[in-house]
Amino acid sequence: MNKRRSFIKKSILGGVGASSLLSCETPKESSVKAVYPRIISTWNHGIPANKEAWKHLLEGKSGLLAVEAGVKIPEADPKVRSVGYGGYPDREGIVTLDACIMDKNNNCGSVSFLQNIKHPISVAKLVMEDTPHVMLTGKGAYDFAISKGFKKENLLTELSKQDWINWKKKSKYKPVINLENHDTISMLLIDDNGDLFGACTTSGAAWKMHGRVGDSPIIGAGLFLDNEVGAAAATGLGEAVIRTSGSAMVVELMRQGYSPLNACKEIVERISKIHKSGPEWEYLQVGFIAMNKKGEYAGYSLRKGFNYAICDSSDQSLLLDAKHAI
Ligand code: SD4
Repeated sequence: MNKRRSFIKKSILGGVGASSLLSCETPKESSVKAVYPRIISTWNHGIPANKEAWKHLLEGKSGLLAVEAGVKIPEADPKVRSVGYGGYPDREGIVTLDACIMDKNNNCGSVSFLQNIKHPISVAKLVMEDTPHVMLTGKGAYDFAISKGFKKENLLTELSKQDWINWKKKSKYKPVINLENHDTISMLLIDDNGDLFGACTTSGAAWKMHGRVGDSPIIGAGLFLDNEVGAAAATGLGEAVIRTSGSAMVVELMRQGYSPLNACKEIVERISKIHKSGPEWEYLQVGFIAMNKKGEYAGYSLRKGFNYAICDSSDQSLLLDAKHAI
């Protein structure tokens, strides 16, 4: 049987040991059916990203190529104001991008503080594949991208420039909770062999200090996976996620037997406890998505308003509101 036909067959059967998807109802977080292949992504812009990744899986491409292709959709979409082209700039009016990617063998690549390159996730993938390193930053990441044939592009759209000019009138820095309901895109994928892949890409917090790097390009903070256990990814205030090594901790809790939901909840509660009496509390929002080796998944956030998209053979555009702590 060729790869594509075998994939479709496994999809329809719902993967090894899984229940038939044909009878699957809309999943609730507490009763998610174990199934793979499956893709989950943060926010509603996760729907078109998941569909693109799914298309690549159907064509027989690897999970790595699928997550890269998936998150490139919001990276290129100027309407998504918190990722890639069209993302909000920093205080100096400069769009700076963070991204990372990870595969089933713990290979990973990352770029941070990257400017003028539309697809940071593809640069991150090349850091992983073509260098002995994991992370490149700033000018070094840019020079590497140019050496690999990427084009220098202006990423600041007129709309984002205008918003920045308006913001400068008061210049008050206060991150906005659930930025227009579309934030960093983090994608987790389990393929038809049960292998895990992940990608994460963002323009970071709007109006951040020039040079600020968030959690998204940091393996273990914005994204982490262990192919024996599961995968997790974050969205929200990166500083809070870095302080707890959020995604790595979610995966470690799943290793100890926590469900994806309870693992996400535990780390959100840890973040909440650390920040409750601090200055960031009033605007703090963090959310995690997680998926274990069976393809069971969950999302959980500190505050209301976080949602995430799920794609599998029963539904390619499911959007769920995450449970939340407060
Ligand atoms: C960051 N976690 O840079 C990312 C982006 C984000 O609210 O989700 N911002 O902090």
